[in-house]
Amino acid sequence: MRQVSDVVAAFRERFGARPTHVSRAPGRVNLIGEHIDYNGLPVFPMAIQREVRLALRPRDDGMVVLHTQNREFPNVEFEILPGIPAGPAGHWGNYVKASANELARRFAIWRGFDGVLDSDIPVAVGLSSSSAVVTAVGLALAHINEVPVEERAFADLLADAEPYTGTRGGGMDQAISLAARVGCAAKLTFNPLRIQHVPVPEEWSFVVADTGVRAEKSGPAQRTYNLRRSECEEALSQLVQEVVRSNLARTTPASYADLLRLLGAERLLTLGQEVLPVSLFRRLRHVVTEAGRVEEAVDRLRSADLAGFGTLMDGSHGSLRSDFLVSSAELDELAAIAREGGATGARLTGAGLGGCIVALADRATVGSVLETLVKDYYEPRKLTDRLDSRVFVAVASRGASFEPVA
Ligand code: NG1
Repeated sequence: MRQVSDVVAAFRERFGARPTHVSRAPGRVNLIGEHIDYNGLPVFPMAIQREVRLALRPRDDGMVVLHTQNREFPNVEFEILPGIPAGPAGHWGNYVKASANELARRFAIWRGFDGVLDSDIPVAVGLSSSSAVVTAVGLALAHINEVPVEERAFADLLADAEPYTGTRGGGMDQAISLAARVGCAAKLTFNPLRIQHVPVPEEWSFVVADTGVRAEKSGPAQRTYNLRRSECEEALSQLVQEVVRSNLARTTPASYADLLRLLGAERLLTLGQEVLPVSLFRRLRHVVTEAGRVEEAVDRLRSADLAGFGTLMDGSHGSLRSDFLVSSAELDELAAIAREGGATGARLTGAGLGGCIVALADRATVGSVLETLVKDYYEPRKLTDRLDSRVFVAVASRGASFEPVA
């Protein structure tokens, strides 16, 4: 894995001077709670050991000049203004501009930077490589412009920044990248954001395995993602209308959380079955049951109930496959292979439609899970190059930081 010293050396080579700071932000694996952050319901991710690192030196002319260590991502140069013109749809530079744009909209920032960006987070596979860029750049610009970075308010700012890229995402990725603690997963509750750190038992191993099929959220997967979000909004609006029409509440509910508080999961599903078209009822059933699984999973982690947590992961995968329609043949196969190798549970993680699974095993079994994945998935497909980026045990890692270069 690459080190901070590598990006510092790359900066010296490109700009002929030392960088003053390094801003870093980790990727994440979502343990459970998929496609519900944008419905305002709790999720349970953890930051991983793979991260974005940005070595930089401030500039006083408002320009951002950013070089990258990855040929796939061309250099980016722009001026900070409140209303930065976005690049072509799908251009990675929009993730850099997103946080600059949001900060400039809210504060009179004027300092840009010369920077070199490096990342070892696999791209477009549901490990939040894009939000790590938004977070690392946002943190750097905030610090050099003396903008306050209170954790929760800043996570909200970054979540508001990212839709600039065209994806109407939720608030999970920026919050965990910013606030994660070593050795812990975090239950994130939204509106307002609350972060509860929960230690992961030492004997537990979360295996991340990539199907090798990209789900470009700056490309085709964006359409399905945004469609699911609007389906959930449509279901919510029809349910609220029905609650009002039938006089079920004294005040009009405004969110899924309100509806769940008012009716409970079972009555909400019964109502949904009565009033929603089948496709929207299925989206609702995923949202409601997944929210229940998150609550239970937090308890299972706290009580070190490995088998119980695994069962919830399997339930989540089934629901994402059959009700939310965001799995794929490769994701289903990879999850099945992980279970055959001895995982107590496995599920697609992130937005789906390609990308990664996460599987749970104890320390004694994790070797067999890894071996089985390699033997039955990666070798037959000849996906054995860069194997340590395709399949690895996630290490619960610390959140983002902005540090001077010694
Ligand atoms: P990934 O899988 O990293 O694209 C996306 C959203 C999350 C969340 C998950 C699905 C963004 C930046 N991230 O993550 O907010 O909705 O999908 O649970 O859009």
